[in-house]
Amino acid sequence: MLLCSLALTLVLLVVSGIECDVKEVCGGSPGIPGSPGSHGLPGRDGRDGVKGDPGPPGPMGPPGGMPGLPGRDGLTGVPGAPGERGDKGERGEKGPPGLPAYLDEELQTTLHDLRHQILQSMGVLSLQGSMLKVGEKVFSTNGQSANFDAIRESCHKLGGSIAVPRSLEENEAIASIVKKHNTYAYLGLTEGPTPGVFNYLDGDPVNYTSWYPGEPRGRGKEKCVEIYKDGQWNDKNCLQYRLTICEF
Ligand code: MMA
Ligand code: CA
Repeated sequence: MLLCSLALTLVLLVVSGIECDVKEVCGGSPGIPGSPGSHGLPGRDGRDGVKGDPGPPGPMGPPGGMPGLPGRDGLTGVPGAPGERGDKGERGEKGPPGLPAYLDEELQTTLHDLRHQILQSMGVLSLQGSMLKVGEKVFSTNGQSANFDAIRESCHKLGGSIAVPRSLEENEAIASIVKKHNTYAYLGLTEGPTPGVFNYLDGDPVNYTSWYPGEPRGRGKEKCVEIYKDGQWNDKNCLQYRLTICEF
C-alpha cells in the first residue's frame, strides 16, 4: 500500500513536470462523503416529438357563410332496365364442308331414331282412330265444333290447314270422320266473287267436287261448304258450328 502511494505520487509529479522530495504518506480511513453538488445548468432542448392526432372538429360556423365545396359522388345506383333488342346481325360466313350424310354416323343414328319414334307415334294415333292417313295426307279432328274462321285458325296454329278433299278417297276419309262424330264439317273451300264458283283457300279453282244434287244453290249468299255424313257437299253460310277437321 505504501509502495503504491509512493509510486502514484512520483508519477504525478513527473507528469506535472514539478520536482520535489518524495514524502512518505500513511493511509487513514476514508472520510465521510461530501454533500451532493448543486444542480447543473438546464440542458439544451430535445428534438421535436412526433406529430399529435388531429383534434376534434370545431363548432359549426355562424350561418350565412359561403356554400361548401360539392361532396363526393354517392354510391352506384341499381342497374337500369334492359335496353331494346338490337338489329339482327349480318349473316355469318359459310362453315367448313361437312361429311356426306351417309358417312355421318351421328346423323344416321339420329335419323334412325326419329324414324322409329315417328312410326311408334303414328301406330298409336292410328290405333286410337285419331289420325287418318290418305296417301301423303293426314286428317285429324279434336272433336270440337266452331265456325269456319275459328276452324281455319285452329288448324293453322297446329301447322296444318282445314281439311279439303281433292279426290274421292280423301272425300271418303273426311266423311268417315263426320259420320263418327255425327256432326257436319266445313271444308277448306270458299265461294269466289262469281256466285257458284268455289276455290281452294290458296285461290286455285276446285278440280274435285261432291255436291249434293241441286247444290250449290246459295247464289253467292252461302260462301262456305259443309260436308254431310254421306260425303255430299252443300254450300252454307260460314257462321254455323261445324266439326273441326284439319289436314297435315
Ligand atoms: C238450307 C241450307 C242451304 C241448303 C238448303 C237445301 C234452306 O236452306 O242448308 O244451304 O242449300 O237447305 O234445301
Ligand atoms: Ca246450299
